[in-house]
Amino acid sequence: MSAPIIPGFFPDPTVCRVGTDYYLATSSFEYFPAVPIFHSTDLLTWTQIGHAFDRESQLDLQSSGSGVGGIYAPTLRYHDGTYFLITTNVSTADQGHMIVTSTDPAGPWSDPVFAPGFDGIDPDLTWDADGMCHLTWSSYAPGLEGIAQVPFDVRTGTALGPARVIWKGTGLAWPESPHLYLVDGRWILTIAEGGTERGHCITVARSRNIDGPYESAAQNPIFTHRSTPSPIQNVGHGDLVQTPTGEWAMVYLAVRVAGITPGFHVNGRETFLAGIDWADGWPVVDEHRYEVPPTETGFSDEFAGALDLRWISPGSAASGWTEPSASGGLDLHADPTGGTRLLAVRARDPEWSVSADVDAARGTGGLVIRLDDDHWCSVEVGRAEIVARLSLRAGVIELGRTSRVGDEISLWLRVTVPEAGHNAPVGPDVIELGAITAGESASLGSFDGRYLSTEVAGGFTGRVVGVAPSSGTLRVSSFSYRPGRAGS
Ligand code: 6LW
Repeated sequence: MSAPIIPGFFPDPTVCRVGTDYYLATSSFEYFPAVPIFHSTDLLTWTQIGHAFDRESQLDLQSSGSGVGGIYAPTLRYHDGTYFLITTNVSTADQGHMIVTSTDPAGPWSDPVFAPGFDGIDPDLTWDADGMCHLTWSSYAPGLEGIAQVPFDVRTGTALGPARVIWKGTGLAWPESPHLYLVDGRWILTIAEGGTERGHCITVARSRNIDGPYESAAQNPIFTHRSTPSPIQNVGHGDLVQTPTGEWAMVYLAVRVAGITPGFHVNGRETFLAGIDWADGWPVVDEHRYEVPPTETGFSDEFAGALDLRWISPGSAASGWTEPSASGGLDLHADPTGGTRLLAVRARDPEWSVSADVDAARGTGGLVIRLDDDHWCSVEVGRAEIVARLSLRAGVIELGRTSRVGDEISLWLRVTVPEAGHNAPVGPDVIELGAITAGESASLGSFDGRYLSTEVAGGFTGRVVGVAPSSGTLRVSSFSYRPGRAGS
């Protein structure tokens, strides 16, 4: 459990198994394409195979606030030959939860069916022995606060009976993330409580009937890292799955915390794996069951052919403003109205470096690490100079500049973890920005990475790194992400 099975900003995992294949989806907030879908045959090594929402006609992220808006926790299930994915776009929550279906988890997924009238987040779908679908969710509806449930027509998104609260959790903040499983004749209801920060935990209740009454486990919470010295904190939001040989496992979210108290996490909430045993009909978490192999996170992209699934953009589909260039590379067209356009990948390691070769003959722009709209840093090729900046909510700070020589420039960023010292107020990492101009690599500044951490910025997302055009057309001919400490 020391390493995530899916490192980087991949929170709120949900998993299902069909035969010997596992499929997993996560939330994605303001980023498009949305809700990445992964495949595995061993629960340890995951390959992204698509997105549940990859057409702008399926999903409106234009109005989603950064860091807290857009797509919240999904549930992925297989029933009767069809994959169902239900989630909530909190930025258009009045429209209701969104259900998309497919016969192939790689896609294409259907247009959404909206399920309005069930105010809240974290919808779950389950089917009883009679084939009746039940929607269970974390309800905010006045008079229906808690984990609510309703018999549900999943094809139309409408209630087939009255909704009722089935559990309120153990009394901690934010009972959410409900999932239901029928195990040995009992409905097992797992939820997350305590908020998605250091107090996060997983609790469980059970009932012989799907609609309750639910009995809370005396041993709750069944999983938390709160108040422990573990560098992996905020554990919660789990989803259980049974293996083909009958064992059980759980995917869940956690963060890797670094730096001086109170600790900072920078790559968002990541997906981890634990084993599940059963004792007296209750799930017991065995967090050390699996030896997780390191994930291959390094890559280099020259943008030949279709964009790889790893590329995401806040608020809009990059296909609307990027195009492959006939002479190689990708052209990124800046928003003529000055809006943000960023083609990015998730940062996935504690230490990493990125370099991008850009051609600024017809425009300006550069490399960006983004946590949200207000918290980012960049090294940008302007008309005459290359400038490194750090943006905080209070304003933009210039870190350094150098003159621009020519159109074809290599930009770089590196993230390193500082030595911890007893009295040193170290942050989680140090971010350095630079450029290679006229054959010389120049550092244009560095800063304490806590300013691009969730503990400083707030919100639910993690760092992404990519290329942003700021005027005209910026061409990027190659982009590479390397895990580990960069040589200087
Ligand atoms: C998600 C909720 C949660 O919907 O955070 O950690 C919310 N858990 O269950 C946003 O991801």
